[in-house]
Amino acid sequence: MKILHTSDWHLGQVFYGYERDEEHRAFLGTLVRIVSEEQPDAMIVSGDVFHNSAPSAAARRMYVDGMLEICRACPEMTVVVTAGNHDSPSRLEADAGLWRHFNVHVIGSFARKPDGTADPAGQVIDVVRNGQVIGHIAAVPYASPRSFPETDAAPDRMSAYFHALDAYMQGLGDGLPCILAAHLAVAGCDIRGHDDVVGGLDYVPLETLGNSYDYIALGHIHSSQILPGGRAVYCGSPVAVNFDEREPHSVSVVEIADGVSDVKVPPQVRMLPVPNARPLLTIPDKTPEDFPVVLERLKSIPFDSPAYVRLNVLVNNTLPSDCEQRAADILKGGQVRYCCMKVTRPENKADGSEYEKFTVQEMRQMDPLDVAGLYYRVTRGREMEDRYVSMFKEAVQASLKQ
Ligand SMILES: [Mn+2]
Repeated sequence: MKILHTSDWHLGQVFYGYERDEEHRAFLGTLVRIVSEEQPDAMIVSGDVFHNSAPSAAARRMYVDGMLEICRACPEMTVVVTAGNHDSPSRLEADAGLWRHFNVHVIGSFARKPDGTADPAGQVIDVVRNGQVIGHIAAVPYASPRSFPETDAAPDRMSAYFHALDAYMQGLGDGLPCILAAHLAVAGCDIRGHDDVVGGLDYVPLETLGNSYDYIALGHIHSSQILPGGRAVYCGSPVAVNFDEREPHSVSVVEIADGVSDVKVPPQVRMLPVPNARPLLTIPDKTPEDFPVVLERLKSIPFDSPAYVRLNVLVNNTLPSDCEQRAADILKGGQVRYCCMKVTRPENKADGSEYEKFTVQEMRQMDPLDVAGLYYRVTRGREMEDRYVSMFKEAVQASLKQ
């Protein structure tokens, strides 16, 4: 059985004010070509189809047009799409009934039996070739410990869920390849390119997902990697979602030996590159420099070749207030889009105050409540009380209405 595994498309992303439709359309075109050449039995999209839970009409249209073209390129293929943490489960599932006519199965949520208990059967999709079932895919949308109701087995409801799903798959007993699609962070994976300083990722041990699977098609982590054991793979994002995703971008083509076998042979995985005509550049690439040096470097890049640019600046005191304007002016009229500044301060200059960590440019991108909370913490030495938080929220709301 041959599977095309992809995830984390993030369609509809607006990147520092720039629409990325052109890049995403180019990716979908690449995917159509790959599907047409490879003729896989199934394609799995393991979550984060869209960048946000209410994608624009343009992004939805691009998705529909792209998916239909993918289906036409390989009409026999079974397609499975799951919701990631960026997707709205209900919105993604809204037209699931329509997609089923194209053999596209959209799984946004967890199936439940009438009594409220988990229904593993509702998560499983059969892969069919020439009218014959040739494998099973257990399609699990984004899951965190909070995705499961308290009525599920305690204490670890998520482990209990995966255990029940694994048992159900083993119980199928037809010897056909079994695949798990999931959108989560596996403990010990390489999270390069992700900003996890706030600990936003919940990690699940690989063993928790179960032993019955010939292949585990993962999404959520954007850098492509084969996990120890060779059965679980992050295909990675096909288009970089931020400047720190520096690794090559690809989709995975996986071949699983057909037929009944007790000996699990790790599947063959090929990572096919997805070119992006508009790369994300950091200038200078590695070591930050003083602002005037960075501007000189910026002048030397080719303006006629499309790119996004982030400046990597070493700041000793303060930045000129028009620094962003000066960078944008240099790029005016060219194909390079100015995005942002990454600010580094020399270690020895830090006096421990949290203020020192932010520039005006960075503050502008922060949530007003975070800025207020920071101010409160630094001046009062404690967290802002709930009643102040709600008063502040009210004030922000009122100012937005004006
Ligand atoms: Mn993602």
